[in-house]
Amino acid sequence: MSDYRHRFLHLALRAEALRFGEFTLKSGRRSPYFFNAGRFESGAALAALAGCYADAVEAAGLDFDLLFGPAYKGIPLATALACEYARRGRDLPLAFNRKEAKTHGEGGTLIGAALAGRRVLIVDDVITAGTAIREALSLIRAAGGVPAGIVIALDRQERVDDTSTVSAAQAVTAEYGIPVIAVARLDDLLAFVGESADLCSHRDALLAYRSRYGIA
Ligand code: OMP
Repeated sequence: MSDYRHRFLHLALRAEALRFGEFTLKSGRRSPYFFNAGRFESGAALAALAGCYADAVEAAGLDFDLLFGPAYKGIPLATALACEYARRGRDLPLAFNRKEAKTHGEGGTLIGAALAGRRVLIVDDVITAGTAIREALSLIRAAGGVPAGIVIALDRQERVDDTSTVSAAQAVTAEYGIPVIAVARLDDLLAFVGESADLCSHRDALLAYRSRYGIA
């Protein structure tokens, strides 16, 4: 497993961003695990997480020229990643959206650098069925941006619905022709859990969930 995947899973457990139990997802699925990026709740925790995102993007060798964080969880993630890139010597434009349009002041739903004509890397937390990512893609296209890729912390590697044979991330790649870069995926989590005496008791529930909602 790549160093950044391992580092990320350790960080997520330590921050209690990654938890095991019974959780109901946005899709209505009952999951034995949940990733809550909101638990990266300090400057140091976010900076360490951003280092994992940057390593994953660099390993993928993607070309892009703007970072976009979809509201709400994507906003601190994209901001932390922009700071990490600046630390590594690359000053990137940054933009994000708000959920309710503002009718006074600067107005609109987009904040930060202009998207028009720029190759945009979307920075978000997790992909399950792909709904959140598709919303972000339409926002970017509507503003004249060119989606270049998506980076997320965790790809849950789930089918969009019972009829699909590919994961939501694979479906987005096929439809939009852009990569979905994940710092870690359910497969990595399974390997990680399998290697840990403290966590291996969760492995069977994860495997059962994967055989119900995952890809073959
Ligand atoms: P999709 O829109 O179905 O891809 O689900 C992604 C969204 O679900 C995330 O942006 C979160 O709001 C939420 N989510 C998590 O934060 N962590 C998880 O482990 C699972 C979900 C989820 O509800 O599927």
